[in-house]
Amino acid sequence: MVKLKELIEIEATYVGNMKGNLACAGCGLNLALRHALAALDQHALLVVPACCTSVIQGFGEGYGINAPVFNSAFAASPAVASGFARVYKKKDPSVQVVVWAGDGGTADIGLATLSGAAERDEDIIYVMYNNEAYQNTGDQKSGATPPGAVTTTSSGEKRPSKSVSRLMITHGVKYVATANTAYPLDLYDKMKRAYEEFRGHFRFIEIYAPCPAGWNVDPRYTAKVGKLAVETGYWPLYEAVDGKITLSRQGRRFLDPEKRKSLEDWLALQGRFKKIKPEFLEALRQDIDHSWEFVKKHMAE
Ligand SMILES: Cc1ncc(C[n+]2csc(CCOP(=O)(O)OP(=O)(O)O)c2C)c(N)n1
Ligand code: SF4
Repeated sequence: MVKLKELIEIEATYVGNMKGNLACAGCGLNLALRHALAALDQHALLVVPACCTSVIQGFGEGYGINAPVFNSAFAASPAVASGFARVYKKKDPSVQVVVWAGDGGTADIGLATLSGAAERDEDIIYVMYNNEAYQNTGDQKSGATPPGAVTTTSSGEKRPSKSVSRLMITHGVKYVATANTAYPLDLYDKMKRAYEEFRGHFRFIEIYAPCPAGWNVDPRYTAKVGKLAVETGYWPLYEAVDGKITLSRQGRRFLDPEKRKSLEDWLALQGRFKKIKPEFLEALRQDIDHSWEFVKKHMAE
């Protein structure tokens, strides 16, 4: 695993997203972008649909993101990225095409083209940063919004959230990983592994990216909320190669429910769960149990 000192040095040499960009204070997505771009070692070509990232990138050369960015129509990113990947394979194979999209653009709007690119095993790294709603347009509910979370278009629901990582594993995707902005070393390693070890295949990484603005969280607590997502068992950290899951070292102990921290204490940090009804809390617990059942069922021997 990369060491903290090394990551600091790498990110001092190459700054993927510039200081003073348009992200809100404490934005998890902004952190995810920084670590992911560092891991790709200046070889990334980003395909970005409409989302908060397309605001962070800003306008004009060298402004928000220090990498080439192509903005695609919302539903089309994986198809557009497929075209780029095929061209660059001949033109300059050092280029790694990356789709960088939110949960709305992935779990809902871009799902059909994502499925197609995954099935064709295109040479793309697809990163879904999950801030659990359509945040750029003001926190509308997406398929990945968890049970009980209030958004501007929903008042907390029982329905389980849609896990695109699990979907990608059952799609037969070569490399699937979950990551979290509160675990930058783990995030960096997974991006690097996707880039170096599984080149030539479709790879999918889902990053938990707290959104202080939409979740009504104090920006000071971005890392705390991210860390507790793992420690409560809400966000299992794993890698799946050819459908076989290995739990990541930093989150492995939370396989045991006895080791997990209080769900209620974590929810109390997030305004979106204020006044959560008991039946929604129960639905959230069931969602967590369900995701661990999946993990256990697909674990490597
Ligand atoms: C076809 C289309 N529909 C709607 C929009 C408006 N729109 C722009 S960004 C956005 C939200 C995207 O949400 P998500 O993919 O979750 O990314 P986030 O904003 O959370 O980063 C929406 C609905 C659009 N640009 N194009
Ligand atoms: S709305 Fe949320 S995800 Fe978007 S820039 Fe602000 S903090 Fe980041």
